[in-house]
Amino acid sequence: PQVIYLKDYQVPAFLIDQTDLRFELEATKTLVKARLTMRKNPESHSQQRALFLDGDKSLVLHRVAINDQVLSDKDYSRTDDGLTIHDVPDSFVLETVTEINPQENTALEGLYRSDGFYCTQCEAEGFRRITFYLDRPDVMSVFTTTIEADKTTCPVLLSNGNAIDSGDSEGGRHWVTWEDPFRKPAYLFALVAGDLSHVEDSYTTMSGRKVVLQIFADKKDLNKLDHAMTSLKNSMRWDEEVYGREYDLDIFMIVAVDFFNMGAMENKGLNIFNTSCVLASPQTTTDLGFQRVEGVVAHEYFHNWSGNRVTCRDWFQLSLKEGFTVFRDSEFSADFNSRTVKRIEDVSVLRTAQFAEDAGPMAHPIRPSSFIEISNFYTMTIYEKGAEVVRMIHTLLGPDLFRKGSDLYFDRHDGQAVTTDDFVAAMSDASGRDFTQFKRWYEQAGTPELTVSDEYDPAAGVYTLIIQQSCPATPGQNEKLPFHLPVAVGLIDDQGADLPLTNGQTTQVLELTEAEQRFEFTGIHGDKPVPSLLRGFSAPVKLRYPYSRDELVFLMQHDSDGFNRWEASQKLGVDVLQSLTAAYQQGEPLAFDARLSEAYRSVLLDETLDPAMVAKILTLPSEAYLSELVDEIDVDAIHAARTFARQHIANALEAEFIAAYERCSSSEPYSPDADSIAKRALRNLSLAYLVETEKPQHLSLARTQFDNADNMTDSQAALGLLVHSNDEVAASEVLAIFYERWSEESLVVNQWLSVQASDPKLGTLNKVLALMDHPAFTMRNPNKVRALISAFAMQNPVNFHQLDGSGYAFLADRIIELNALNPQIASRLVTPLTRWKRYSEQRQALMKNELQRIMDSGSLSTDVYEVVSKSLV
Ligand code: DPP
Ligand code: ZN
Repeated sequence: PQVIYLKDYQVPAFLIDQTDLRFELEATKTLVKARLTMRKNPESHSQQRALFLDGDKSLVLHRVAINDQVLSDKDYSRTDDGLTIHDVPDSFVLETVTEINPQENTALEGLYRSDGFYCTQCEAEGFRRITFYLDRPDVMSVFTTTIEADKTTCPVLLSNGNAIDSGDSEGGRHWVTWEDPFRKPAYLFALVAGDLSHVEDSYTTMSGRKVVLQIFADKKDLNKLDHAMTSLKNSMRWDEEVYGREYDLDIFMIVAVDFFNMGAMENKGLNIFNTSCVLASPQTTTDLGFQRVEGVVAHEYFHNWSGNRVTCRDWFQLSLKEGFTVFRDSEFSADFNSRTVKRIEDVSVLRTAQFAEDAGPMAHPIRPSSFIEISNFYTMTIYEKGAEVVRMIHTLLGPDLFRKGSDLYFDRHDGQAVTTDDFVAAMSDASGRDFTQFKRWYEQAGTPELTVSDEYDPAAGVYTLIIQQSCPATPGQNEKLPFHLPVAVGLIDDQGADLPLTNGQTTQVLELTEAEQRFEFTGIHGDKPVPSLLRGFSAPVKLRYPYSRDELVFLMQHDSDGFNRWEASQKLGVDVLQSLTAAYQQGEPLAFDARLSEAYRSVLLDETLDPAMVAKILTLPSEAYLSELVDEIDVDAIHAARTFARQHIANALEAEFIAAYERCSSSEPYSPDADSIAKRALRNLSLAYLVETEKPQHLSLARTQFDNADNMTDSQAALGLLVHSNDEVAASEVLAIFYERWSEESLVVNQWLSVQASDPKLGTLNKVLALMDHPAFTMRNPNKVRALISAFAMQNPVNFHQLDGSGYAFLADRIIELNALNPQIASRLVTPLTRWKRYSEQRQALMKNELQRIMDSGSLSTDVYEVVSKSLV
């Protein structure tokens, strides 16, 4: 397979001013008639007369004509990746008729069937599976789309823009024509057809235009669309208030489909969503699910400006739209919920999954310089680290200058396909700040490491922080230059109060630009202050400072920065768990440091704290995060240490957990507001600790909660605890009851699969194998694969890493199987195996063996080939 380089970018030789499409939909034989009004690009220096159009090998070409002249097969050549027309005039109309087979499209790219509906997914390069085209984001065109289909099975026919015409045709068929007045690249094209129901509402924009809002879904899911609708209206208002961005079409549609590779897609005026990111009801959806729906609806809506009105020049610029849009949706969620809790959640994901990616064989900068398959670059790095980089710009500029920069960016580039350099230039021009060094964040991969030390001269009243930065080598990048990054700090006196700093505030943003830098604070008196470093996680780095455990307990109690109070609890937890892990590895008795449980006790007893924060602080660092912090991951020792600590805390704080459980119980009907979510979080955390004692009365409490729950959050929490407990009878009872009750709800059944796949008790693999034959499971539905296979491989380290290699072999078999069905999903599944260098030699050998077996299995997709081959280096 071919490597594509950013440095080879050239402007397109041809442009497509107008794209007229006609779809004649049939399940196994759909005709696509395309009429493209094209001309040479005046900005291109290419003298070529030949026109190359992207087109997947699955396309069956029936007809090609230029300016109404049908071409003969001497006039063009067809290859596996497209169509070359040997000689074209300077401007012309190209017509093609192509046949495709949506029914057999299991890759879920292009036009495919999801449970009887027709739908599309064109980002990044799916449009070339629909018709021959210049399938690149810098070719923007006005689209009209006519869809013709059977009237009974496809009463609803949707595409981008506004419906401008419709009618009946012969044979019980009908058609609708859509026109999208905004020029767009092909990746934003969408088509949906089927027997869909919808809910409708409207929104009046800040300039007083009325927009119709419609959300389409299967009829049985109509009662699960309210939350998405509310989230959509909130997003539209927020984007007007915070960014001054108004919606631009008369209609905005969302469609829910069950078969979808990703979370959702921002197609112009017609967003297509994975059901898991749009359906929500108290009975079937957890609090986490409600928040995901809110966040993803916002994310896709925000793309209308950061992505659609201003799009990417090429796919190396993907983070231009994704990093910025994740930053926007995360600020939206912070405004509508608890800001600190949202930050903790985002940082937890970043520090486990993204830091691991940055330390692995697929590490890449947020603007990569090469790739084989772009689908592999929809990564934590592009999205989450990309958002952190935008957040750092926000921190360096402050909200007002950042807004000035974003206004300039949108005004300057509206209707264009641009680069991350253009984004940074707008921020720089609007603020007068120099971002030259800052741009290294776009070019260098890897997670920077900060080592902080301090000096205090009480006589002079000077406190000094010394910060060193470095960044480990990543594939293809051995040497890294220093980054420019904001380090937000506070200094805390011995009474726990913030000291006023040089800037007159209690938090100051230090700008680190050198490999080593000293920052002095004057007018500091009394005992040496305790530094609160990297407040709000102001930069995506690993930070080391030699805190004592007592200092961490102190910060947990006194830091005025909510994020850093939590961070202190995590650092203390890491320290305690690392000692336990070491003791376990040396076969020594495990001794628990009571400072941790005592600190937990005081947090648990403080009823002035937000229960959501209490739940976060009392959650020990995850096994995934603990793994990320060590050179060689010993999954068994980490699991044993963490389990020991949980049991110890549960026994020490049993009475307090019982009290918290009762205090957070509510007789109010379910509501997914932040306060209620917070109470449920603390209540279910308390229950989890209580069950950890293995006392029968606490297992009964879980069973009572399972039996009486009126919402999925409480029901699923209890289910998980019982299934993962040692009470086999209770486990099989609740699994049977749960399945019986929810067998018609596909998304709930996915939870049922995941709970079983993530059971840390030994022997889970056999259960997973059995579940693959369950009628609820199919390899063709990505949500099912994620629920069962990914949950096993990514959320069950003890079973996945069994020393007989069975977990690895199981995963490799699934990857080989999926490679033929759905390469994007297959490639995602390789992730746990790519981390082989982090494990013991014995496990390394087993994992590498499986990677090699995948490599040798023949006819690999570019997706799987790229990840496996890079991992074997
Ligand atoms: N562009 C999509 C999103 O992130 C991914 N398919 O919203
Ligand atoms: Zn996105």
